[in-house]
Amino acid sequence: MGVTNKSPEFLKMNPIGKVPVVETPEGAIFESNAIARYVSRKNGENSLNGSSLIEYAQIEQWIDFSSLEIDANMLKWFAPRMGYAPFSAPAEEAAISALKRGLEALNTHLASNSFLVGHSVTLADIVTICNLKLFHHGGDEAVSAIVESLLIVLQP
Ligand SMILES: N[C@@H](CCC(=O)N[C@@H](CS)C(=O)NCC(=O)O)C(=O)O
Repeated sequence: MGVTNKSPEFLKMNPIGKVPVVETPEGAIFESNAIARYVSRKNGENSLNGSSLIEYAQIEQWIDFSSLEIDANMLKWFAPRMGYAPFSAPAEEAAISALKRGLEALNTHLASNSFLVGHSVTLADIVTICNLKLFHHGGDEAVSAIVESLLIVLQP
């Protein structure tokens, strides 16, 4: 990171040099959600993408929701606390408030639905659980300690 992901070869696969990138025989793919969509369809259509146009749209809806309302606000909160971005108290307050709004909506939906869409696991559940995984950070004790201290703020 910071070396090979900035090489001309890597920038040909992702012009902003970020991971993840997947190399396929037909070409490279960047952006984690695009990669997830590709992998889920690689062996043909299946229930991960729903079984009707409305289910497909609702899966896309929850993927966008999870990325823009959950993941983006988690990162706006988490990145400055980790020293990856400048800290601003009002910006942190706004991120926490937006994150709570998103999590409350998710909680309400899942209180009466076992899955985000339909009656089995779809790509929406997989993307959402990957985004929420930050809350269960394993491995690095320093990161876990910061996540634990931040989680206290989310308690009702
Ligand atoms: N929207 C991108 C975000 C990718 C991203 O932020 N990757 C980070 C690691 S988690 C990265 O490559 N950072 C290196 C950099 O910013 O140069 C996705 O979902 O794939």
